Amino acid sequence: MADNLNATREKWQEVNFDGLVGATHNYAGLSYGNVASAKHSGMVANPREGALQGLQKMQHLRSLGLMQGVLPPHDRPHISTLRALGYTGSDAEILTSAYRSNPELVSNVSSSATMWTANAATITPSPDAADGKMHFTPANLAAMYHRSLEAPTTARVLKAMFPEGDRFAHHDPIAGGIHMGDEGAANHNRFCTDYGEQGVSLFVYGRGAFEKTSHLTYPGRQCKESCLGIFAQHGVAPERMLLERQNPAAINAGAFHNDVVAVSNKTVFFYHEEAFLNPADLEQAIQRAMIGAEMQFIKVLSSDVPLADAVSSYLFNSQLVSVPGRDGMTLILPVEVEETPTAKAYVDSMVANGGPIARSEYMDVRESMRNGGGPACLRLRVAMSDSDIQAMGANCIITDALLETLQGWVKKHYRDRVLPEDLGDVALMEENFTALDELTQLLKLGSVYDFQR
Ligand code: SUG
Repeated sequence: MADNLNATREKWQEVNFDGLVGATHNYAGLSYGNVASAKHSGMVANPREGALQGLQKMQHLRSLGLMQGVLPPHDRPHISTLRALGYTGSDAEILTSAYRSNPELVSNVSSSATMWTANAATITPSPDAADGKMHFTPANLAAMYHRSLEAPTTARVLKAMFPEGDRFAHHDPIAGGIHMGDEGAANHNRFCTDYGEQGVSLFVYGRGAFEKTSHLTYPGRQCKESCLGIFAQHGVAPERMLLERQNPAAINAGAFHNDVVAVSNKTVFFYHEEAFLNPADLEQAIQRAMIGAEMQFIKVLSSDVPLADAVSSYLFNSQLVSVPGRDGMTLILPVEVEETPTAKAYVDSMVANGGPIARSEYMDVRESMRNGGGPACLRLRVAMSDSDIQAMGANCIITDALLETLQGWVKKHYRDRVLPEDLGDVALMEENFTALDELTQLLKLGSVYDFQR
């Protein structure tokens, strides 16, 4: 408790850790229920452009005075998965024979979906945890095969960056496979008056583990029991946790994660009226749990922005940030919002009307957007004190020098054109493994990839 009191006197901030787009980034249409992924399946992808767009977004947030971190892509194609499925020989032989016999499998093990780090893990910062540590649970991502491969490497990366010990505690992903699906921070909001104060956690789930889901056209990826498991692992106080069901209509419209229809920062909750079945009750529950701190809710009506426009533009998959020295919050939106008349008109009038969100800024992350990943999907938020930052391992905080190095690294190693049919190309795999080996040295991560172990 004394430690907690000291901790609250420190400077706290929210650090965004963005996932780097990987060299095998492609459009394979792997995510059922993600309308952008289905729509762009088979298109030519440009991994180099995608990675540079992502770095540009990181640099933009840094230029606003926010601390920015980076998480590496994973090793793809994931040869150890193919090996476990019976393919034998050298990496090149394994890839060649797997591609010949089962190209769909290769496309799954080649996805660069680890760029969407909002799905990497759920994190509880120390003010919200009973033992005063920061807690990490990698998401099991059980709902989609290509994403279910991510957790072991994510766990190794997070442990390299946040060493287990007095300050950081790491948990295993929730067990139980698809029944106990967990998609990480994308379904988790933390409300607080300031990042170092005790907050209120809201977890949004799509279904119960054993429920009949005939009301869902698309998978409800997050399950209620997993949310409860994570709260228990992290020692979140019962009066500071809220669980809410996502409106099935939102899932059926393509909101496969709650961050497609809602985003929060501190005491501001910006959401679509169809995100939840009973928004009025939810607002009251959040307000009650916040004990005295006044929440500001911005509920966007369907008559202003139809749910379909919210989903296609990714209006809510924005980053809502407190920029040092600026009054009011800033919303970092994808350029697709600018191109969607209802969403653009809403943002313009919201900003002009003098509410808590005072600025809007647009970023081009189109390579990621075509697979259903907006600005908010690309980042994992971590509320950190100065001492937390000092205790970090690895070299994953962006500086001018690291940014330049990473841009150079992308330009040196990445292709500007990848099609699903390129995924059996041994040269692409070798280029990627060479690049990733170099990256682990640049980011001082150690041997986190299977091909290095
Ligand atoms: O899990 N797309 C990802 C997008 C994740 C977005 N994350 C958040 N909303 N936080 C997914 O559906 C598509 C891959 C492909 O089709 O090639 C994909 O995995």
